[in-house]
Amino acid sequence: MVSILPNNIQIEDDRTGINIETLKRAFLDNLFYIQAKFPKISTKNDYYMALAYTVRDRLLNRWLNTTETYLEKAPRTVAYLSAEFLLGPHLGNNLINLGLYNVVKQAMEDLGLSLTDLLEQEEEPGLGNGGLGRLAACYIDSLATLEIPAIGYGIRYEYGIFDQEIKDGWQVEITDKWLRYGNPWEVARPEAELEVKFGGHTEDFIDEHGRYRVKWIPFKVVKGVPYDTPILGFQTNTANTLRLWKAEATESFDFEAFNKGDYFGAVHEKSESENITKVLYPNDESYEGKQLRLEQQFFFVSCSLQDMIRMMQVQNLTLERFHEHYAIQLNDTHPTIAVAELMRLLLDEHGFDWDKAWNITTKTFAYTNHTLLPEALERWSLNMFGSLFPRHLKIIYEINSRFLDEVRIKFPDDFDRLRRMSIIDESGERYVRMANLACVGSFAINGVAELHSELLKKTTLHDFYEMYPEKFTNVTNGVTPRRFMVLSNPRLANLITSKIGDSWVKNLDDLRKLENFLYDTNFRKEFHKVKQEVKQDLANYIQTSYNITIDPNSLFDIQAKRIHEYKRQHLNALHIITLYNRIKANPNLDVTPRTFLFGGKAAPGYYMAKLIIKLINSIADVVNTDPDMRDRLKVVFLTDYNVKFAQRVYPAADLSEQISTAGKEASGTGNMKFSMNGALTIGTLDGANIEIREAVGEENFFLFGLTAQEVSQKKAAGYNPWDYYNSNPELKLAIDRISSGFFSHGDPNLFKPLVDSLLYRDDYLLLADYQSYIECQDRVSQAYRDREKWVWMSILNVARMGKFSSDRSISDYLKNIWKVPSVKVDVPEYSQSND
Ligand code: GPW
Repeated sequence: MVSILPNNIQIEDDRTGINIETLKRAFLDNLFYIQAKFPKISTKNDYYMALAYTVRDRLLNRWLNTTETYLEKAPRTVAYLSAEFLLGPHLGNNLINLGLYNVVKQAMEDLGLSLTDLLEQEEEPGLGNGGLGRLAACYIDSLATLEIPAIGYGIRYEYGIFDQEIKDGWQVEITDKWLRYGNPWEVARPEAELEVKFGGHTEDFIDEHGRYRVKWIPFKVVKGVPYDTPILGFQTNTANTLRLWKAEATESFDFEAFNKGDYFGAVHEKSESENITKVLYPNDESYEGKQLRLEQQFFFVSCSLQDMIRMMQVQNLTLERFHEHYAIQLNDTHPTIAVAELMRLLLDEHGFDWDKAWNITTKTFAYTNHTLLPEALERWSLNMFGSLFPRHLKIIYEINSRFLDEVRIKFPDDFDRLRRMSIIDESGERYVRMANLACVGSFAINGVAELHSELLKKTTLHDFYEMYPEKFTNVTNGVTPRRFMVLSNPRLANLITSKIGDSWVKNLDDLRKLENFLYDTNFRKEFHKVKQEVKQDLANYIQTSYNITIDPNSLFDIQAKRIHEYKRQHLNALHIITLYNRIKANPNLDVTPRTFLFGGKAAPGYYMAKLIIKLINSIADVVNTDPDMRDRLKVVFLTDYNVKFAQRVYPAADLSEQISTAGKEASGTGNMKFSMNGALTIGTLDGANIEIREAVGEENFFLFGLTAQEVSQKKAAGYNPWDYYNSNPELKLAIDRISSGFFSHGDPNLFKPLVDSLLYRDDYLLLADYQSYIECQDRVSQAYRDREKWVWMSILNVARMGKFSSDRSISDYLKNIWKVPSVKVDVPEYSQSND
């Protein structure tokens, strides 16, 4: 292919050259011409921006060549629709993927700057809550690395996930103004804006061919402006696009037709429209029936589908083949209104008849379910849904009526089944059930770990499994080793590469070769040394940021994830209190020194989660100041845990806490990131923990607790937490310590809601699992004393994590669901990397 660079640009141009001298020149050039600064008055952020533009210049050629190549020869494209993409900082990742990390580091050093400092400067795009959003980010990384034509579609929230501060032990939320200093990684494409309709009513009419048609007369129209970000593959020429939509007001509609003469009213309308993409909803795993959220979902879905249709039209392709051209993955139900919107576009805007449109639609979508928690299942009040999307509601009625006919034929006279499977919930106030719509409208349905996929078939989606067994598959989640090993843990990555070469970065199964070095004392020593150095790094960071001294020789026991009762951070807290009580009872007790680290945000409206944060901080206050605990126990709550912080945390862990109630954590992905950085896991048989344990070997995993089956049996049999409280003195003492006010300056009321939730409900069976957890933790403490053995187990965890690369997950999706072939991108020699 011919280069799309104008041919008068020189190979060693400041815009593309990658030797040290050129990089330095380019950096200073950008500082001057883009930041409009000279070094003497430059801020750290100016330097960061200058470097970001320098790197961006060096990936544009790949990006544009990829786009051009796809236009010419991509037979089929994956469109990953997700309300969240939790990307993390771009700069370091792009340097790794371009192979420019070392040369740029050197160039910065030559200029008296530290690359580490500049990387620290980047404000991450926190456009997601947790696991689900981060998974989407790992998947677009792997799609690019595997050279798959793919596009990520989502929302360009002006404010991402809130920044967390801790005041007096309580979480305080601060708005995340991530765009404040500009975003060098995105390119606005105002010329590609689209219109999205809301509200109003529909009108039926007969068209010129005598066919019955429907027209949607909206109440308002909002513009969607795409902002594109390149997503580089690791050491490939492929750079895919993440296209995020920003809402803007239309001039014509709101301003002229409706607000003539009312200037302030018009400006108000404008800000109303722009509200749609203003802020990310910070609830993880619990939907909020808010109209604005539904508007966000429809807004980005409609923009994305129109965009795909437009792309096909540009290529002169007929929409009859839409499903051959696109495989659209629905990341949970958040984008599921796409089923109705694609139908509307095909029926109303492109003149298809119902059967043809339905055939295309149901061959296009595939649906991933990420949770079994009932409070996370999205359902929209029918009134709200109908007033925002009158046409879609009619389409959904028609889909439902035809679907229920099918159910009736397969299961005659089973009225209860019809009620359960209906897309419309008619049991009380009426709702649209988004999971039902997703199941009916998709050709594939998957859970995110083996257990989760099995439970889906047995419980939440059981009826749909009986109706369409062939649609169901499992794709176990995975994470990218580029960000979560190479970038975040260079010490470990370099050690591994020095032993087995670097093929593992793209082919994570190659980590197995590390097992050949298990008997190499020297390797084990080096491996241990790396872990200690990384722990020291985190200790230094904690010293600087919190003024708390932690000992790198203690066991780093880490639980970092969103705060949720089902994840049971408070079970971890009960263990800390138990150790505290034991030491108080016997100050000479020989304990294995531990540092307990917690990180995670609570949804702002989730009272119990916020109280758990307060409890952890209150325990920390007591433990960290008690002289009896000195050199034995430390507790730190890490404020504002995000992707950037996670990259410091995973490498430094000895022990990874994966202690959810069995059957509640769909998969987990942090569990994988810890383990591939050499942490051992203490965990329940939940989500992907089961597969991790299988992979690393049961002797290298600390298992405790009830199984999912035992949990449901226990609940069915009438679980009573008091039985455990009354019969277990250590448990009783731990709980009594909390309720007595010991951790709350004598106030017995502060934690009462938490204690009551445990004693009177204990929905997540902490009390039932307590003894098993404590005994398991005792085994952990014992095991950590034999450091040789621990290192051995730790190496085996790293060596056997190959399965959990997101490259494997994406290969599974490709093979079993998407069936999209890879497409090689050629990029002229001069922009290739050399390190
Ligand atoms: F409720 N997950 C998440 F299913 O992070 F939509 N946020 C969410 O809102 C949901 C799920 C939802 C997580 C799961 O809890 C976790 O187990 C899983 O590893 C992750 O999604 C990615 O699949």
